[in-house]
Amino acid sequence: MIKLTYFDFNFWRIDILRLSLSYGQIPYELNQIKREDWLKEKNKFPFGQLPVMDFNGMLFGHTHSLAIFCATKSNLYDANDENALIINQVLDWANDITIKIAPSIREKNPEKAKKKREFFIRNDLSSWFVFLQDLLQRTSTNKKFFTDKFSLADITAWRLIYWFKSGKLDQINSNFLDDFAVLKSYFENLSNYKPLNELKEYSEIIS
Ligand SMILES: N[C@@H](CCC(=O)N[C@@H](CS)C(=O)NCC(=O)O)C(=O)O
Repeated sequence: MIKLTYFDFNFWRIDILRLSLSYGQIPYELNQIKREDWLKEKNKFPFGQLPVMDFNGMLFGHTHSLAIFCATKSNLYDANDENALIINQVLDWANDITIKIAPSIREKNPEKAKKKREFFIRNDLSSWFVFLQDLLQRTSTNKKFFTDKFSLADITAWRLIYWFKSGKLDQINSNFLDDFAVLKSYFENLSNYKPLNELKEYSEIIS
């Protein structure tokens, strides 16, 4: 049995694991930790961070390792080396853009948070979405899926684009994707892709 642990909110790091397992109809449990309980729980987990997966009684950490494990079980990873590299790059992109925006999310002082968000928008938002769009254009023939076949790369890209478009990130306009025509149509296709949008986890994420 697979048991995933994360905080009690939706975030891409846990959502890509859940979407992958659910797509493959692999049963899993989700254990949620309240933010206020975290400091007393933190030391129980490898690397002191979440998400964590309990598989056969052993604990495993780090989003990318877990995502590749879950995707492999659900036939959403790829035995072809080049396709695996494409999928890994989308995971690394997701991690890196998260690291770029994180200071403006973590900052408690509203004035400083605003400045940090402005810095992110000025320096990183467009360039990182250009990187993702360029990757899609280089790797995908059909422009529907990164490897021309629905995979963990698409689950990850969809989830990250959804986050940045959500309007929940201050100062990031939900129309920002209009500047990225290929990525915009890719995102819309994925949002209409039934094997993804009929998953209960998908409904929970967009609700
Ligand atoms: N390298 C880790 C990073 C995970 C991470 O940053 N987790 C955050 C939540 S999104 C966390 O656990 N924060 C609490 C802490 O670091 O104490 C991974 O790839 O999963």
